[in-house]
Amino acid sequence: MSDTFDRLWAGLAPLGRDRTTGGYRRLSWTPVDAELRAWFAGEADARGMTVETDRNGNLWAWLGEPGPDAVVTGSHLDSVPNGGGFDGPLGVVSALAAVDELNRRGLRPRRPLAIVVFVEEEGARFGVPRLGSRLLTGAITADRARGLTDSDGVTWARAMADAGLDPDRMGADPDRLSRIGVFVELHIEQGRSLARHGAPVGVAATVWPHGRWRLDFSGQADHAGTTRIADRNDPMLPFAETVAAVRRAAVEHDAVATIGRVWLSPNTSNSIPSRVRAWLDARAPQEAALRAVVAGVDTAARLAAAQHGVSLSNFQESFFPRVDFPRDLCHRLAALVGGEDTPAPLLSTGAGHDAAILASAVPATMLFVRNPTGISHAPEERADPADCHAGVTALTEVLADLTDAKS
Ligand code: HGY
Ligand code: MN
Ligand code: MN
Repeated sequence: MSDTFDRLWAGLAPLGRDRTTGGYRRLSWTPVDAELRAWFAGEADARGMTVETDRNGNLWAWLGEPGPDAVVTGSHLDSVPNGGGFDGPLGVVSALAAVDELNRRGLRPRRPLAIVVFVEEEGARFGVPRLGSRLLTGAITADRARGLTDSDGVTWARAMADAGLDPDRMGADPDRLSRIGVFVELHIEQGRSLARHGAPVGVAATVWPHGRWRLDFSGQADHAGTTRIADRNDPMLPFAETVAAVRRAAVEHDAVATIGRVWLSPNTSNSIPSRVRAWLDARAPQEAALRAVVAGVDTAARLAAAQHGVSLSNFQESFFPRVDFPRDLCHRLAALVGGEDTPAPLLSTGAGHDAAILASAVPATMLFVRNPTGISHAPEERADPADCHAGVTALTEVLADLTDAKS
C-alpha cells in the first residue's frame, strides 16, 4: 500500500507548488485547479470509478452505483496562499490509496463507495470557507455564492463559468445528500494532540465554533508630509489598536483570534490611508467564549475609531457553530483504528472542515493523521510517510467496515 500512496503523492505534489517557498497556491477555478481536477479524475478513472462534477463544482468519484446509503470519504485540494501540501490533499490521496488497498485485499464493498473533492474549502480566493460543502447542504444560498468576488473583483459565477460550469444550476442538492449514508474525512491534524498522545491516527470528536468578521476602518486620505498630527483621521491607528485588542480578548476568553489579512488604500508610503480593511478569524471551544471575543474586539475597535475620527463597519462574513460528531460513530472508528482495548484518541479541533458541514445532514466524522510539528497553513506543514501510510491503513479498515466489504 505504501508504494501506491507514495506514487499518488508524488504525482500530485508538483501541482501548484511554489519552488521558491515550497508552499502551495491552489485556488479555486484557476489553471492549477483545473490541473488538480484532471489529476483526480485520471486517478479515479484508472480505478474504474465514475467521475462527475456536481452542480456546485464538487468532484465525485463513485465505485458502484451512486445509490443510497453510500459511504463517502474525501476532502479538498484547494489551499491557502503559500499553504502546506497536506491540508486537504492527504485526505484525497489516502482515499484513492484506500480504494487500492481494498482491491489488494480482495475486499468488495457491499455499499456504494465514493470519494468527494469539495471546492473552495479554504475560502482563500472568494473569502467564504467550506463553500462547496455548504452549497451542497444548503447552508449558504446560491445567490450569495454567485456574487462572492476575489481580490480582482472576479465573481464566483464568472470564475465557475470560465471553468465550464453553469453557475445558474448551483444550489442545495438534497437528492445527492440523500445518497450519502455516512461521510468520513481523513485530514492531517492541524495541531499536536496526536504527537502528544504518541498515536499516528486519531478520530475527530468536536470542531470548535469559529467565524470570520470583516472590519472596515474609513478615515481621510491626506499627505503624509504636510498634514499635522492633530488634523489626521488616520484609520491605521484604530486598526493597530484593534490588533492588540484581538490578542487581549483571545487570552482573556481562552480562545484563539487572528488578524492575518489586511488591505488598505491607497497603500502608498507618502499618503495617510483613506481605508483599512482587516479580517478577524476567531475560534473557541464554546460559542459563548467566541461571542465574548468578537464583542470585546468590536467594542475596542469602535472606541479607537471614535477617538481618531474614523468610521468603522463590522461585517460577519461566516460563522460555524460547534459540531460534536456522533459519539457512536466516533467510538466505532476509534476501536477500528486503534483496537477495542486501545482505541485511537478522540480529538477536538479549532480547524474547520467539510465533515463538520456534512454533519448537519448525515452522520460524519474525521480521521486525523499525526502532524509532528502541528504547523499548518504554512510550507512547513508535514506528516511523516509512516504516519501517512498508517492513515491509509486506518481509512481502509474504516471503509471496509462501513461498506461491509467482503472477499
Ligand atoms: O481554516 C480552517 O479552519 C481550515 O483549515 N480550512
Ligand atoms: Mn486549511
Ligand atoms: Mn483542510
